[in-house]
Amino acid sequence: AMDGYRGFLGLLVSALLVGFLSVIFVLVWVLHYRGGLAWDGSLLEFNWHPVLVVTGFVFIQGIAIIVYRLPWTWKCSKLLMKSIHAGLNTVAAILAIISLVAAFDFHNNLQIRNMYSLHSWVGLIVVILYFLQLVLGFFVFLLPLAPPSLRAFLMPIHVYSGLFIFGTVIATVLTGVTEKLIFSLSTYSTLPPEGVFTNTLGLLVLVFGALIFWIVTRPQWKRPQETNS
Ligand code: ASC
Repeated sequence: AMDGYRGFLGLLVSALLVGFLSVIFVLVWVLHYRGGLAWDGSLLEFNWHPVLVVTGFVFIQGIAIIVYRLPWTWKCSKLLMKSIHAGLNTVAAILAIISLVAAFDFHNNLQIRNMYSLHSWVGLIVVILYFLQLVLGFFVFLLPLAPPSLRAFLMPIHVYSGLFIFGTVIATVLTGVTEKLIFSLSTYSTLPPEGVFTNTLGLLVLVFGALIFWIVTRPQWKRPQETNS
């Protein structure tokens, strides 16, 4: 049991480190290489898009997925843990919406067409799915409205959907980073420092996803079942 706990801690610290590094990397990308951040309809407003996606939709969502697995919370009430899970996902959802506003606002300001790329199609679909998942989770699992039979029926679907959404977000980040590098870096094919740096950001996001997926799929790290929830 102690060995399992140490293994859990090692992976948790690794995930937190890689997730934190991803946020640092996206900030360095937009601040150092892409001119900084502003809310003025320019490319600097668009820069909020990757920052908010990596911070909220990747990092915060990843943490929200594994909160039930923190062993020191197993004595906390299920309602408290559900509230933290729902709260983190709500913060991530709000940041995701602001990130979309930044992208659309920038497009509209410069009269660039919206919703033509695969990145935008998959990205919009996954934001919509995330909101459906959040609303469903709120009414079915958090509020004391749904009968246990409905909860039991929907729980595997909720777990599957959550991991599908998280994985799709990461895939969408990789296409978004690629798009942006090809749009903005005419020298991308010569492997310039910004290309190496931003490719590394993509790898960090992928590794973060791999660590979260590992942590959440280990049966031995599951929160012990309560009889009364
Ligand atoms: C909940 C909750 C669970 C599941 C379970 C159905 O709301 O706290 O552990 O649903 O009751 O599988």
